[in-house]
Amino acid sequence: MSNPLPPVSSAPLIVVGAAIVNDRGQVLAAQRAEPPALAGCWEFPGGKVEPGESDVSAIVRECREELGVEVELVERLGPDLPLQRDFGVLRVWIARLAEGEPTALEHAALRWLDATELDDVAWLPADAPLIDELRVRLAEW
Ligand code: 9L3
Ligand code: MG
Repeated sequence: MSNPLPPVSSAPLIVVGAAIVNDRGQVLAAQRAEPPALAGCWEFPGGKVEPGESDVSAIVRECREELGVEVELVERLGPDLPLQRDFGVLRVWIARLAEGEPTALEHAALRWLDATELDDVAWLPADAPLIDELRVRLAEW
């Protein structure tokens, strides 16, 4: 008999994001190009932690792949937040640029936002709960 359900992974899905802050206290927002349901919304760039990978390594890898930059992580931003579409969690770290200038290799657009501009873009529902804490952190940066 064939099982109609796909194999269930025991590892919880963790999606990581990078709130990259520059020396002027601005954070990098990235506009999604896909999937259609999320396209046009803004996020902290990142993606899924792969099996056997740490969250920190995943952020460094995703920033290379999506932005062409090297980052170094500073500290966590907020708690793990629920990801409704993927039944996982979003885990965001504050990061600094170590090398390179971000390029939209996979995103539709990139913007540097200061503390007063954080509400100027439509954040993904998963990322939006982090914005109030980020505003405080940028104001103190
Ligand atoms: N997601 C939400 N907020 C974020 C990121 C990086 C990702 N800051 C969601 C969007 C997708 C899923 O997580 O549904 C996987 O992300 P990706 O691998 O498509 O970037
Ligand atoms: Mg991604």
